[in-house]
This record gives sequence, structure tokens and C-alpha cells, in this order.
Amino acid sequence: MEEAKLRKLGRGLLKAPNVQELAKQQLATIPPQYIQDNVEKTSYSSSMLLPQIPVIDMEQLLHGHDHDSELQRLHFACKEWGFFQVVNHGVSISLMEKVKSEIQAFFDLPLEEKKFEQQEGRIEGFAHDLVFSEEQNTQPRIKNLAISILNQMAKALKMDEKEMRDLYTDGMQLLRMNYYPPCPEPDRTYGLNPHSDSDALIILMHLNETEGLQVRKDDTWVPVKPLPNALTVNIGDMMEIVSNGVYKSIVHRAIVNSNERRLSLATFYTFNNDSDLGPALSLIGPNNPPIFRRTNLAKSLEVFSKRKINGKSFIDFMKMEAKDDES
Ligand SMILES: O=C(O)CCC(=O)C(=O)O
Repeated sequence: MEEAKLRKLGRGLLKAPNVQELAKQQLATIPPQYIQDNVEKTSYSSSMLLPQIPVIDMEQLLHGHDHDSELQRLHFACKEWGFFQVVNHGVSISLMEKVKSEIQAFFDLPLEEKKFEQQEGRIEGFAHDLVFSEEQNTQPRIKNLAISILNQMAKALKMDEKEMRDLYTDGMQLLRMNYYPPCPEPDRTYGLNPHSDSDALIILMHLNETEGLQVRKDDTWVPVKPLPNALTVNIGDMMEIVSNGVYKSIVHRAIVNSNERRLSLATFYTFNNDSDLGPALSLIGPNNPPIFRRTNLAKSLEVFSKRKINGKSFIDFMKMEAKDDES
């Protein structure tokens, strides 16, 4: 699965030079292997009033007197944007600040002290060397948040809540720290290529003030402007499949800029490998026929990664297979 994800991100599994070290050389141009064809420019001017991804107040959603309208806002955000920011999310500000400064300090270490560089054919790198103490570890809290959001999505979709619980119980949680150095030619490359995520739900912590995440909406790239202490959430392909296409796994990208570095921490949640991935049984029926096939989750990801379908996302693959099954 991870190979598929890397391929989709356009990185392949070739060992690349460490970009953070490269940036220290203050080159005037970027090395040819980083140049991307057709980097689509952001099609807005700074004077335009831009739409923003919706904001969901978790406190209101879980305990507020206005719960129903917040649930409708969540439903709308998942259907129309596939992205939203969460505030009052229960991960304490002091904890987030600690994680931010630890990760920044980690990236500031000399390369040899980071010790664990990415090896060819492997996705693990750096991250393995960074150990948080129990108090600094945001992950259990972020996991609780992910579970709360998935439960609320089930409610908004009118999906059986046990069916959702069975999917996320014993699912996997993966972390990625992203470091985007300043880039001398930001218009000729990406921090991260446009992609959607194959997972169920992704929670992103912006680790410094620099912006760079952009979301595809109505054929334009909408920049995400992180609210102070908010977390950014997006729907992955697995959740789009479970919702039978009602919720959207949206293409997004990270751009770079010439002056400032940017850091983020992404946490990816997948459904249980042993579960069957397909439109929720409690949602489909004569009025809502399945548009995706149903198959063992681990197996479908394996078949997908072996077929190396060029430019096809996991979601297209699952749709195509549905058509295959019919014929
Ligand atoms: O760093 C970001 O803003 C985007 C991260 C992302 O999309 C990813 O890690 O898959």
C-alpha cells in the first residue's frame, strides 16, 4: 500500500538527495530531477476574495445545543469540499506547541544526528529517530479526534454506527512529517504533487505559519489558510468508497515558496485491513446502488499497487472494477 501511495505522490521509490541539505547550498536554480512539467499556477490574484474550506467546531458538534446544525455543516463540508478545519478539537494548545517546537528542533539537527535517512525502496526515514515522551505525544488525542469525526460522519450519512466502528477498529495510523525548504524556483516544482489520499481520514497539523496547502475546488486551487490552533482534516479514498461517493476525497497539493520553509505533520488513518471495503451495507439499496466494488481491503490495495495503473487513483480503480464485475 505504501508503495502505491508513494508512486501516487510522484516520488517513486528512488532515493533522492536530502532536500533540506540541498536548500542549504542556496542554489539559484533547482536541480533538473525536481523540475515538474506543467506546474499549474494558482489562478487567483491576492486581491480576490477567496472561498475558504469550512470550519467545524468539535465542541459544538459533540456537546453543543446547536449540534444538529453543526452536523449539517460537517455533512456539507464532506460532500462539497472533502476538506475542513476543526477548532475546539480537544488537543491542547500547549501539547501542540510542544510537538511543533520538538519537530522544528529535530529538523534543525545536523543530518548525521538525524541518523535514519530514507533508504532506497523504503518509506521510513527520519521520523524513526524522533521520540516523544508520553506527555508530548499527541497521537492518542488525535486518534480520539479521528474516531469522533468518523462517528459523526456515520451519523450525518445515516449509516449504521456499528458498521463504521467495525471499519475503524484496529485500523492503522501512520505519521508523516513534511519539510518543505525555501525553493529558488517555486513555479517549477511542487512540495507535494497533486494527489488524493488512499486512506480513510487524514488530520494535518500545520507546524509553522507558512501557507502552502492547496485544495482543488471547481477547477481552481484554493489555498488553505490555517486558523490559529486549528487542525485540517480531509476525506480519503476509503471514506469516499464507504459513503458510496457521497463524501469526496479531494485532490490537493503542497506548493513551496522562495523565502520560507514550511513544516506539517500528517496523520493518516486507514480502515481495518481485514475488513471488506465497499459502500456501507447500511447505505445501499435499490435507491442507492453501489458505485464501487466490495472486496477485502488489504487485497484491493495489493491488487491496485501491482497493476500500477498510470494516473489512476485508488478510487478510479475501485470504480473500474465495479464495471468489470458487471460485465
Ligand atoms: O503538508 C501539507 O500541507 C500536505 C500534506 C499532504 O498532503 C500529505 O502529507 O499527504
